[in-house]
Amino acid sequence: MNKIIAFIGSIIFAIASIFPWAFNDFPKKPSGQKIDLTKFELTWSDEFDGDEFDETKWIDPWWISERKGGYWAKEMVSVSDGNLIITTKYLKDGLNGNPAGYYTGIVETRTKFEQCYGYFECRCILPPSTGMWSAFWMMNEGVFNVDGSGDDGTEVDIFESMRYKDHWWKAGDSVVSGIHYDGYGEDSKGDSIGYYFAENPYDEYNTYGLEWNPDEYIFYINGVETGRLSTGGVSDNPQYLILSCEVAGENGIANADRHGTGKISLPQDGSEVYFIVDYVRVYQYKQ
Ligand SMILES: [Ca+2]
Ligand SMILES: [Ca+2]
Repeated sequence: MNKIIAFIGSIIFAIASIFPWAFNDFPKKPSGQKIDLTKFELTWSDEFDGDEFDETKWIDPWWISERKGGYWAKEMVSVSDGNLIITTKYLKDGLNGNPAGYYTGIVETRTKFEQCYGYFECRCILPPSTGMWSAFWMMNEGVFNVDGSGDDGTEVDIFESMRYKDHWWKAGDSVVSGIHYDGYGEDSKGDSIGYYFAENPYDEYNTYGLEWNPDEYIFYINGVETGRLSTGGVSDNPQYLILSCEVAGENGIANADRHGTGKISLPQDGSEVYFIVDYVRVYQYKQ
């Protein structure tokens, strides 16, 4: 029996070796090195203490309203009980002159804080609905510059939660990490480390981290390395941080068939789901 299992295992391993792209969607358990925080010093953080959204640290880019299959609105962002909370909800009367639809939110450190290299971590609970996703990511304006490299700026998705209730092999408990550069048109390029498991991420706090140095991006979940990327060259420019929720779809209309998130499961009866962020901490390498 053991020989049969070993034989089947070796066949699967052989197939995975020949077609690694076919297995990139299979979630894996973080198993790399542990983050060594003694290499770093804290340079910026928000613990979200108190009840006020700290406008010295973040902006809510209210001028962006329609976003994919929903709308971003600053009314959906709040701070309470030591957390930043981004609420997602269907508003039948719309908001801010926009029509009925799913409303959610985004905050960024753009114009307030940006950094090149270091370690970036957030501790959070993810919003439990299919058809949408939360993310902790970083950007700069160079991301849009098409020059064949990511040196000038790279969208780094420290995590995106695309798989709620994808219960095959508990895949729904995994998040994806990746990079995009050279804009979002036909020259757009990117890469991904694939999906990695967190611990009950829709019910419990997990930490999601990125170590960024001149050679590579190293991703972490709960302080354990998941994977590394350096495709296209590593950004050597300061970048700002973003926390956001998005609804799959286009033109403000939630669409079941896009982005692989499944059909949105959040009812249109006033039900709410929350992206709950305990903290964001940024460190720089010690000199
Ligand atoms: Ca570029
Ligand atoms: Ca907190």
